[in-house]
Amino acid sequence: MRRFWFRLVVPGLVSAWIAACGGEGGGAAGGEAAQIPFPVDTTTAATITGTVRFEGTPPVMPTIDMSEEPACRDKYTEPPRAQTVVVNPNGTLKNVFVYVKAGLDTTLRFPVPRDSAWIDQSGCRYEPHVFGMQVGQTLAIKNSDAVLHNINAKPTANRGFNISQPQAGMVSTRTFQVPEIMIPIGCDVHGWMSAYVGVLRHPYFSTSGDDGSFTITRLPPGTYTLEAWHEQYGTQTVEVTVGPNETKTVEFVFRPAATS
Ligand SMILES: [Cu+2]
Repeated sequence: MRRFWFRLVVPGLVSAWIAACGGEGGGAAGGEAAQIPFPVDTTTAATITGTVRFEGTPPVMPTIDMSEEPACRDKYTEPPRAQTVVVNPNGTLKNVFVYVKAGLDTTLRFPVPRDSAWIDQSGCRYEPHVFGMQVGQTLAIKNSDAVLHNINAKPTANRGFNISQPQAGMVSTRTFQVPEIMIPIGCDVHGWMSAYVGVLRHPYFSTSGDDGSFTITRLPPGTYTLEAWHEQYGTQTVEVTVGPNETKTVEFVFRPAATS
């Protein structure tokens, strides 16, 4: 009798534990009830696009010693460098988070994307290094390395988490409850690993990539404060007014000498 009870209960406990740890992947992005319609008339919506230019001599980032993690070290042909400042070949700055900080009608409610935001641990670094997502959206955290990673998110406004992923292929999911610019993510095993995520109630954000460009679409016509955030060089803001169907181009310029 006792053995029978044990067989019934233990699998239930195990699956409950897996669910509690977010180990099953997927996850309902905001749940079915969250699928409200997009609240902006896209036939008259506006676009803000532009680039983040870097002015001055790009700093040389330190190399990362991965000699104790051959599974990561072997993914590189040259010693990997820190991603704090990445200046693209065209003179633009990568990993700048650009978002609408103010000016948006605060009564607008936006649907939570069904697609997850992703962060991957590959070669003992995070990819992407800087990214954005919405409140309530699922963040999928993947380990592509055959080493133990420990994802430690340290928000101030949201609930933090600390997840151990000992095996390659593992995916964990989490969400953030309120807006926060920016939440640092690190690894307790590898002190050099760092990433930042910006969490917003709306979809008006973008991160400068390999060409330094950013694009924010589907904006209602209006006047907005756009902020550009960089982990080393801080923030800059600019005011932009867009009319119906208009596309405005904005340039941010980061000058290390002026901002340090
Ligand atoms: Cu790690």
